[in-house]
Amino acid sequence: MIDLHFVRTPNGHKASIMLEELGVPYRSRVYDMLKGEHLTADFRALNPNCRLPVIVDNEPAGGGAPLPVFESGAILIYLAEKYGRLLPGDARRRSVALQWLMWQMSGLGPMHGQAHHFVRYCPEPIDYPLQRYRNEAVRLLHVLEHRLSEAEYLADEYSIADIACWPWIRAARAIELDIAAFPAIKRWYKAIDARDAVRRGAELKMSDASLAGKPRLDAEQWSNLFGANMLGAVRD
Ligand SMILES: N[C@@H](CCC(=O)N[C@@H](CS)C(=O)NCC(=O)O)C(=O)O
Repeated sequence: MIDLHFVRTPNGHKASIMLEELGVPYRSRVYDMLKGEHLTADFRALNPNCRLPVIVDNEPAGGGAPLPVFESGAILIYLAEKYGRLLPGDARRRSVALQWLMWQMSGLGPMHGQAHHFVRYCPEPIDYPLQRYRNEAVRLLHVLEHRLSEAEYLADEYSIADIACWPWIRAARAIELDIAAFPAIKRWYKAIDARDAVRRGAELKMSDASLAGKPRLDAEQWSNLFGANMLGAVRD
């Protein structure tokens, strides 16, 4: 049994979609980040970075004590290697999949994440970061569009690279980006959206409300996500 420490965000959905694709048993604990449920010593023992998602494999590959895995990209690679699926074995094809996974982890995720912050969470609109991160978010969509114009999936077949990118594309409307302007992304998005594993499970559903408008955080919630409480959880 695998424990999934989960949050209903694009990074959380990478792990839950992967587990659904593999069809392995798992139980999930959903965290409320606004309440700071991820800022505890117990959770820090699983992830020194105090962020979600995390999995704990109670029967890890190679045996031994339960293995916590943090960083969504590392979770995808771990599960793909353990179950021998969704990451090609052939060196060339594997490299292509890992290149796009790293592109997501270092580019699409962080840059769209910053765009989400400045579009949705920043109390006052500030032109410079808004323009900087939205330009970068759009630039990355063009990169994706080119790749998906020449290939059905990011690697030579459906893989963890697609699983990593898809939830971020689903969330793009929250930063006022419309994938209708990107026909190859739209074709790829719909193909993945139609997969049973991707659709399965209420936990996969990110409500429209969670992507709409600007969340209003009270002082405690802001501190848990962006301020003193967040810092204290890794400093002390
Ligand atoms: N690079 C990390 C990012 C994880 C991350 O930032 N997770 C967010 C939720 S999507 C989080 O835990 N936020 C809590 C916080 O900001 O305090 C990964 O891919 O796992």
